[in-house]
Amino acid sequence: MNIFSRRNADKEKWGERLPPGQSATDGWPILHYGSIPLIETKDWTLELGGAVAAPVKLDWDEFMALPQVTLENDIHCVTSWSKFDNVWTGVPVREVLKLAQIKPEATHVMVHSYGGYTTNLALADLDREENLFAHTHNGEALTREHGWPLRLVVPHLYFWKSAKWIRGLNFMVQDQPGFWEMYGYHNRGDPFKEERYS
Ligand SMILES: Nc1nc2c(c(=O)[nH]1)N[C@H]1C(S)=C(S)[C@@H](COP(=O)(O)O)O[C@H]1N2
Ligand SMILES: [Mo]
Repeated sequence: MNIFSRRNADKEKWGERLPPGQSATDGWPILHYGSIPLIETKDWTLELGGAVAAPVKLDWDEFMALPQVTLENDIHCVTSWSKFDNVWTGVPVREVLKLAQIKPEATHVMVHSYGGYTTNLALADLDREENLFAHTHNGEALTREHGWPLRLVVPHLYFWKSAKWIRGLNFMVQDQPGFWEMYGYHNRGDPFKEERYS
């Protein structure tokens, strides 16, 4: 099957759930820039800083004591693969945002990962019910390749916004491009609008 007939078959199977220009994958590609940071849960922390009344720092046990959910969604990589029916377990982003007294003038967030990766989000794109910090995928602990111990999952945007090996959020009073956004990827990245590049 060439890519066009493959895409038509996918379109028939997934309908409106398949964004334009995407194909479904059964596997789970591993995609990141640079090498995999080796971070043990005993050394891991999540830091919330920037435009907050007081910075917050959680260790792994404190983080895992937060309310957890399991939910299902589809993910879409800008390189054109989509993966359907992912079941994630983790802590809703909103549970974490509640812990930070975010200043009213904060409009954007820089997401920081161990290893130095960054990606920017409008606060409104981060503060959504379905977003979560996930440690488990389809019932199994994330592998290091996929972001263990913790990754962000923002399913309504291209998957480069879902930072692996997350280490913190920096709240900002104005927007600033993250790693791929600086190299010409779209600032927002809505797969259904095909916001791939800027
Ligand atoms: N820390 C970090 N997170 C990252 C990336 C990265 O390079 N570094 N790449 C992003 C991109 S482009 C994609 S498509 C997904 C891939 O996640 P996966 O390897 O689990 O499929 O991770 C995203 N999160
Ligand atoms: Mo990607």
